[in-house]
Amino acid sequence: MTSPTIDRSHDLSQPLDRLSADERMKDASDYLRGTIAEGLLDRITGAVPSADDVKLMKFHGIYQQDDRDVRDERRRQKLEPAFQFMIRVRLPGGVCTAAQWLKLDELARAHGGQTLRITTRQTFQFHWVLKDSLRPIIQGLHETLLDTVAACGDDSRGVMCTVDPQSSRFHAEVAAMAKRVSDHVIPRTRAYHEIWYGDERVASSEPEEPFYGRTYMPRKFKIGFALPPSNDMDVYAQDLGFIAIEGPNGLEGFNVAIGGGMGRTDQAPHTYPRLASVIGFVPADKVIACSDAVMTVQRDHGDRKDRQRARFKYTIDDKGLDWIKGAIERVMGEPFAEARPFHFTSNGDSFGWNQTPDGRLHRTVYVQNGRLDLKLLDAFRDIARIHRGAFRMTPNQNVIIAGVKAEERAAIDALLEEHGLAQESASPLRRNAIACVALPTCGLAMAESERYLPDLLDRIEALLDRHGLTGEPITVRMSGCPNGCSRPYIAEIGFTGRAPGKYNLYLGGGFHGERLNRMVRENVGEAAMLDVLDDALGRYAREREPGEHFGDFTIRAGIVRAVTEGRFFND
Ligand code: SRM
Ligand code: SF4
Repeated sequence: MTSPTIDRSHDLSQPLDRLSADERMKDASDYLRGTIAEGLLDRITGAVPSADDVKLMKFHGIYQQDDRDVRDERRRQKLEPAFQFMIRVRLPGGVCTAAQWLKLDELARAHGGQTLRITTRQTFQFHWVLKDSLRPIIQGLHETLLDTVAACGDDSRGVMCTVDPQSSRFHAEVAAMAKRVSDHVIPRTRAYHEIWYGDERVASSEPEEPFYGRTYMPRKFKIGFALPPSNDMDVYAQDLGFIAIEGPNGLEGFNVAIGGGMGRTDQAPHTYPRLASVIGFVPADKVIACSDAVMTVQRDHGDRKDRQRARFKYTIDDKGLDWIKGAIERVMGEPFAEARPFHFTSNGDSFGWNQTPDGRLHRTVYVQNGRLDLKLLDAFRDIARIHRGAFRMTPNQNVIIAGVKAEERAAIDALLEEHGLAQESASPLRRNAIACVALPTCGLAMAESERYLPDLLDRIEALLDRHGLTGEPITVRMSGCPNGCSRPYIAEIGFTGRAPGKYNLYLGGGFHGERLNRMVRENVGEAAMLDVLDDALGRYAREREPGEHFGDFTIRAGIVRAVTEGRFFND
């Protein structure tokens, strides 16, 4: 970021020794270098030996993990955990070219366990990467102008954007804006180039991080752009969301929503999911200034003592929304205009072929929980070899083969047919259901998610069939722990893992992500969850009003209370 141009090295409002250990670690890291380069050379362990480097590598888009399926067995055998790494690509708006797809595919086959994962923020993750393969992957990505900078860490993460295949010019304008913001908020440190590409360190009198300073943000910061009527990227779950407003002459500007976030911790009521609040409107040429101002306010006022309370949503609730809005306006140098009317209709994907007014065709392909296994890798590799347009990753973890010319469609159809993807057999329930990664790679998982949701959906589909609700679109999201990486707290049916086979069950979220749900059962197994759903779906089938969504019904029928106050536990 280029403005405001202050080096905050010595500008923290409190002495470092009063702040959390992570703040001191960032400060001492020499702008994210730490001793990562040395740790990569250590041959004794498959891990990176320094715990601080493990944290710093997140800012480079890399997480150290171990295979949890074999953790106990290796412990019994007195072996170190089966260390491996997850690498997350920075992919603004989820768009990649066919050449980039082919490179991702090649690297996943060579170094990433022959699988790729499409994430809920529209990018790719490699899993199962060994320490020696980190540089080959990152250098391989660099060949096609991809990188992993700030895909994780206390900085602005991957910028999301609606992948709406209904629109063309308007979408292109907003997607370009998402890319501009992503380029603008990227950290400036040369550490990434030195460690991963082998560049020499160059002395400079310029501040190394003009915006972030030595201690970066208090916590992760997430930005996204939505194009009504689609809220596919869940704008209310972003720290900073921009809702595009179209006028007669195209893009006029954006409503600005701040303070969304999902993460909570069980038994810690001071942590909670929060929907972003719409605070006003900015014209399109003020988006960068607005992002700078919002991030400045969080950078300077976010809680740097307690990481559990360091997200922007808590800064807003602690200081008050009006105070925060005023502070943003002061940094921006002008007030927000009044928010413009807008209307969302869903947060799911539209499947099959769609045509945009520019005559281009777009085909959404269902990818169960975003997992590209070898079969899907083969299919998309063949498609990428002939496809002239782009691929777009959806926030629901599906793939759009985008920008196909009419005369190219037959060849794509033939490949979809050859790979068994021509008929979309997944039900509406399944197509937009989201599960996070969870076991066996996620170190924070308490229960299965990606590996379990497909089976649970079989059983929920059986309930739908029994109640005459086959094909009913209902949003279902599962996370393996309360951190909420699948954005479960805004689903009509949400599950978050508590222990192996045990989940909290939530009902009542808004169909297009506009309302938080509520917990209706805590720490229960499958039978209890299905009991609740059987009852609620049965009543929905009998008592719903025309056009009424399941989430709305559960509230009207009193199955859950709408969230109007902070707490969202149902008793
Ligand atoms: Fe997430 C931590 C995976 C989207 C909230 N998330 C993690 C880690 C890195 C676990 C860790 O810290 O060790 C997970 C890695 C698992 C693995 O093996 O890959 C992980 N998060 C994911 C992904 C891959 C889930 C998926 O299946 O797609 C998503 C990657 C997105 C991306 O491309 O950047 C992912 N995570 C989200 C989202 C959804 C979103 O941003 O729209 C959320 C909720 C929104 C939010 O941030 O509030 C989310 N992840 C968290 C949290 C809770 C943060 C909080 O404020 O409390 C953590 C834990 C943490 O940060 O301490 C976390
Ligand atoms: Fe891991 Fe929890 Fe995120 Fe799932 S929700 S990926 S279990 S941190």
